[in-house]
Amino acid sequence: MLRLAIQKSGRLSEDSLTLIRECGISFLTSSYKLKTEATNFPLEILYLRDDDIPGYVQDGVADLGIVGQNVLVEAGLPQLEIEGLGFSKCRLSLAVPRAAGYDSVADLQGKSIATSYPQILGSYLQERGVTANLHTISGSVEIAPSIGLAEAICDIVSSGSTLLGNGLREVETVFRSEAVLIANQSLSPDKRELLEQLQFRMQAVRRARR
Ligand code: PRT
Ligand code: ZN
Repeated sequence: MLRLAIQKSGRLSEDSLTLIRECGISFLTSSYKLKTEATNFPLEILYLRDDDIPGYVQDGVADLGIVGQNVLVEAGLPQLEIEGLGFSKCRLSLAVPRAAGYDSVADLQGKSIATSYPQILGSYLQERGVTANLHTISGSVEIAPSIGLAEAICDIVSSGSTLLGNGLREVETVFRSEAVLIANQSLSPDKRELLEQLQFRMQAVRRARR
C-alpha cells in the first residue's frame, strides 16, 4: 500500500483531493481524521501541515506527497520531485515600499529583508553578489516594512493584491512555483509499480483537463 501525504487544510488541500478523486480513487474524508484508506486502490492518505511533507517523504514515513515547489526547495529536498501538477501556481517575489526607489537587485545590498524563505532568497542573492540582512518570519511578512522591521520583503505572490494592499511594489521574481508530486527515493519495486499506475492516471487527468 502506498502512503500519500497531502496538506490537511490550506491552499493545496482541495485541488490535491480533487486530483486523487479524478484519478478514479474513492475514499471518505472527515475533518477529524488524519488518515484515510482508499477503497479501490492500495492507497492511504495522510493529512499534514505542508511544511512537514518533504521531511516525511524523505524519511519514508510517507512514500509520496503533494506540496508546493517553494516549500520543497526551501526544505533543501528538490531531488524528491517527480512531476509538476499544474495547480497552486504562484511566485516568490521581492517587494519594496511603493515610494522606495529601486533599479536593480544591487539596491538591496546591506538592506534588511523579511521572508519565510531564507534558503531560496539567500541563494538568489548570493548568485547575484548581494549581501543583505535576512529576517526570517513565518507569516504576515507583508506588514514588515510598515512596522519598521525590514526595508524589503520576499514572499509568495499570486494575484498581487496583498502587496498592493500593504503599499508594496513587486520588483523581482525570485522563484516560480506550482504543486508537485514528490516521492521517497528508495521505494520498493512493488511501490514503484503502484506509483507508475498513479502517475499514469494523473497524467490522463491532466490531458483531459486541457
Ligand atoms: O497550515 P499549513 O502550514 O499546511 O499551510 P500554509 O499556511 O503554510 O500554506 P498555504 O495553505 O497558505 O499555502 C500552501 C501553498 O500554496 C504554498 O506553499 C504555495 O505553494 C501555494 N500558494 C499559491 C500560495 C499562494 N498561492 C498565495 N497566494 N501560498 C500563499 N499565498 C499567500 C502569500 O503568502 C501572500 O500572503 O497569499 C498572499 C498573496 O496572495 P495574493 O493573491 O494577494 O498575491
Ligand atoms: Zn505551511
